[in-house]
Amino acid sequence: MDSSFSKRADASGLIRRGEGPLNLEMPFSALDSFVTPNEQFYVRCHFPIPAIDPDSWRLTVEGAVANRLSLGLKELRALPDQTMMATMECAGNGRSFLEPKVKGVAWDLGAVGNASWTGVLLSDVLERAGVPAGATEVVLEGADKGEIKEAPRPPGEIHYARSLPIEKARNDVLLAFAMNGEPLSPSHGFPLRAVVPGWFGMAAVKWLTRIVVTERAFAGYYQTIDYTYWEENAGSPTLVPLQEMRVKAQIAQPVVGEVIARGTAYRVHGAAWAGEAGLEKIELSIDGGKKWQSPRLLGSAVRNAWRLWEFDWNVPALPDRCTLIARASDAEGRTQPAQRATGYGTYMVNQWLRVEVEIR
Ligand SMILES: Nc1nc2c(c(=O)[nH]1)N[C@H]1C(S)=C(S)[C@@H](COP(=O)(O)O)O[C@H]1N2
Ligand SMILES: [Mo]
Repeated sequence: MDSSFSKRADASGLIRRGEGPLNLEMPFSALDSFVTPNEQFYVRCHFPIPAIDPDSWRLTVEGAVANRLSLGLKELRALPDQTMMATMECAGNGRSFLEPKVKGVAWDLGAVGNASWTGVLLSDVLERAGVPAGATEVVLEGADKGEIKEAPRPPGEIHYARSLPIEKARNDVLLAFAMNGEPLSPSHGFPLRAVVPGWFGMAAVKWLTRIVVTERAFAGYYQTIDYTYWEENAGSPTLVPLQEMRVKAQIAQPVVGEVIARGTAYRVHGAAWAGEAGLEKIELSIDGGKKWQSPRLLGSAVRNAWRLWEFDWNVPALPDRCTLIARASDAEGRTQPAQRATGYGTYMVNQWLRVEVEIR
């Protein structure tokens, strides 16, 4: 195996999961701040990063609109701006824990981050374009493109594109030009990307160049082939596009296989987040899921952002093995399941993740 795919972080602090296209993961055990520093924020690309000249870059808004728009960066920035926190998780985060092993980027826990995003509301742009009553979806397309190599594959090159239901597009979607107060970097979508609060990362289209308002469901590759799952629908599974993040808690420390000194005090800590419903509860078990305790929540609740938590563990006095599990519940009463839901394919890994440690 190529040594660059090791679990060790490189000088930038990120773990390389692929070179062409670039995929980088944060070592989740290094979690130590509510806001993920830009250099530590995971990177997920399907195609080479497009080189974009900010002076000639335009965003077009077309399709079922009253006024077709072509906006440069200056015009976009003239709209009222807004800054919001949002946690973004790749739908494939945690894939490396699936048994049997599956295809796809083998993310551990670090394809997730929390940032403050500044930009303009997609709803303000749509307002200017004039959206007819019959519009149902908004397609977001990036400047990046390439060929899909696995069947079923579309002919020729395609752009990365995803659609949003018109209600979500009009609600809280941001077209961001800054991340944690800095201009977006090329790997995170310079000069403009979508931020879709509560949804998995695949919706947050980077290097945005085209917005198409449509009156029927978009059937692009990343909408109907990739980034889909089977949903139970009156007894008959139907393939639907991934949307909202599933409620999830992750343990940053200890890590799987860690050796912990017996009779000591150990700080167990991590983060938890949810989809649009918001996070309600975080629980921790140190006995493999029999008893659950409440960790201390850090900071205050911030809409659409993860919550850091910690727990002071009095490590048993005798040598032993312990299995730690963190689980969370959202405000609609959904709790992380012990077992994986069927139909999720290689996505939405939110079943209990067991962290077995050795006490010595
Ligand atoms: N244009 C474009 N947008 C994209 C992607 C992409 O490959 N091309 N990847 C998506 C996926 S799957 C994720 S998880 C997020 C990752 O954003 P980040 O690289 O800034 O972390 O971007 C999304 N937006
Ligand atoms: Mo992703």
